[in-house]
Amino acid sequence: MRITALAGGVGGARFLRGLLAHLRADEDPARRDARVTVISNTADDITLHGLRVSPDLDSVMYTLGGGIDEGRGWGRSEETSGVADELAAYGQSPTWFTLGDKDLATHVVRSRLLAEGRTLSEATAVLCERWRPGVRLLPMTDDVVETHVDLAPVDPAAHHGEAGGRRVHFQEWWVRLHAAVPALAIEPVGAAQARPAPGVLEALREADVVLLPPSNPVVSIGTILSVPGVREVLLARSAPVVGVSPVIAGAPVRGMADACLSAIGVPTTAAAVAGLYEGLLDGWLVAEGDDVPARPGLTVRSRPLLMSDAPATAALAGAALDLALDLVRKDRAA
Ligand code: FO1
Repeated sequence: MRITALAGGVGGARFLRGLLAHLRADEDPARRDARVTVISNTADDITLHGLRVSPDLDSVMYTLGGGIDEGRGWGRSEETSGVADELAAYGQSPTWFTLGDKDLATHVVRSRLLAEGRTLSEATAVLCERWRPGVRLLPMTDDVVETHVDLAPVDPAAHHGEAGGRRVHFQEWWVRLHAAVPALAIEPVGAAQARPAPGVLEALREADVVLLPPSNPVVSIGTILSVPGVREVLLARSAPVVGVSPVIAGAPVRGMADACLSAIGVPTTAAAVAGLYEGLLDGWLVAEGDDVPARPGLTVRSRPLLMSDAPATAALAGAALDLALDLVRKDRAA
């Protein structure tokens, strides 16, 4: 069985770890030996101190490879900040984005490979030789795409000196401003011209099942879908697409997805997020009590969505796969 998943950072990475745990423990050889390809959002990527940082690729790579800081969900475990402290002593900004010493080595390797003319796909493959994440990890594109955010004008006194009314990189909005300054628009700059990275469209075309983990529907999944060809291939595919709602009872499961949804005028509900994936979704896992009106071609099931520990996360991933395989069987029987 070939499974392809689109993924953002922390939530996507944790779901994928649950998926691998579920698959490897299964007695059915079709599931146990399933091959998983992950298409990662790269529009959170940013150049800092001359180094190219790819937060979502790294979160998936470290989480599946056993090197993640479990508490934060990003960066390396048992990290130190010697280089960051020295950069701050030189007055080098930004200081609001923490790059740990071990994590910096990843960015040095990636940046060096890119400077030598290798693609992001190739650099990712080199990094994965060390981490062996157990999936084929592909960036959505080898072209540079960066999400930028138009900040609403705000009272600086209420926002640590930030007056808004300007455009910033997504990371500045997310990390420095904690998405507390309302966003007027969120744009994946460069996405319209980007080409899918090698293997991306094939992985979607050849998949038996496509999964959308509970990643941010706007800046993670939405951005991957905005790369020309991705949405089109998904619309034309025969394999079922099953998503897991990133929203429970009107609030994001994790992170600040509500601020992103507000920026594009979409309510923070499981039904509204399913609406964003209109035409793509065949199955949608929601939390108990989240009402998603049935529509032709969409099967909705409720399951516990909190990825509170390893067994709960594996069970959630298993439920997404069960729903997808039920849809395959239903399709064959029709
Ligand atoms: N998130 C933070 O909230 N603060 C940080 O200082 C920070 C540093 C960082 C460094 C490397 C990396 O791979 C991720 C990092 N993140 C940090 C997480 C990241 O910025 C976001 O959570 C994702 O981009 C959203 O998916």
